Amino acid sequence: IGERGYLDLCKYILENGIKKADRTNTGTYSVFGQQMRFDLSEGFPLLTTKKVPFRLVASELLWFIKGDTNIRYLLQHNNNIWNEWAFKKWVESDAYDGPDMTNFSKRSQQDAAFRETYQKQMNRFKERILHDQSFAEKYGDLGDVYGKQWRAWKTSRDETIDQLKETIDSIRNNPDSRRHIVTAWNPEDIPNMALAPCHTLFQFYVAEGKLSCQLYQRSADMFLGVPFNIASYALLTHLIAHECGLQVGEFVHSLGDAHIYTNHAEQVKTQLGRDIRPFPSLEINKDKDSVFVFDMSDFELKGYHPHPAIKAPIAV
Ligand code: UFP
Repeated sequence: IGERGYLDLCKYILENGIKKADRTNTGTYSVFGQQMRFDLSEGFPLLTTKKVPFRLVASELLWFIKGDTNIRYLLQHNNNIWNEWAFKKWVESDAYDGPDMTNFSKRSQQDAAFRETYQKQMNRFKERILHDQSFAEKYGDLGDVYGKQWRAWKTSRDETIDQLKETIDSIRNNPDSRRHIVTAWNPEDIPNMALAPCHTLFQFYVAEGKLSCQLYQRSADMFLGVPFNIASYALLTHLIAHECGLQVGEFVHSLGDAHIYTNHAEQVKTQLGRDIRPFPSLEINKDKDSVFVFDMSDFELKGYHPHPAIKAPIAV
């Protein structure tokens, strides 16, 4: 339970995980089928044993909620977490005529000279996304990722379903329903996504005036992805509870393939050696009452005093 549950699961995976190859050719320690629980009424679950950048969590969530799938909005908020995926599409396109960027992620970790060339290309790419609208439309878009599925799921009759809005309406109007579900797993669209959805499906539950949320995450990078995912769904639960006049209940995090990349093992051990501090609390602008109108200035975290951040390479 809480941050202890997260750390115990990391420890369990390091000690018992099966050494398993993966799509990114990095190698992982992996287990299948685990669950963590966070009582949101006891604090906002932003890990304290390493600093997790709330600003990035929040701007990515607002981007999903807007139904946006283009990294331009993220770059405008100085959020670089999706850059590699858009960049990959750009350097693999026919229009790209710069230096060879094959396997840029791995090579830039191993080769300092290449890293410099890569960073130059990446910075140029970001500038163009920010300042060239038609370039951004073509190469900034990640395809049918979360925002599209949450807000504009396309049906076979050429209609769209706003799953997020419908779910909020059903929480309001029929709180006891067992069908408050949003799914990002759209089998038809997966070939058109930069990355198949990791956080696959979530369900809300209302009882005793409290809103709880359970996420099924099919693939979980315990060190880099999961701390982010916990905070993101905790924030979403807070926002929807705020709109619906409910208190926050629990966030239940169910994991499919829960893994630690072999090149994150040292970082995880460092984190396991740190003591847990109290979770911060989240304050939301009371003057706004819809999930769809929030911006970054509407959230405030109080009392976040984490241990320092720990750097690690991301597998693309
Ligand atoms: N991953 C997460 N959380 C996310 C996200 C990605 O843990 O929100 F977008 C990790 C899981 C996995 C990789 O290590 O990214 C996705 O690879 P695959 O599609 O092969 O599972």
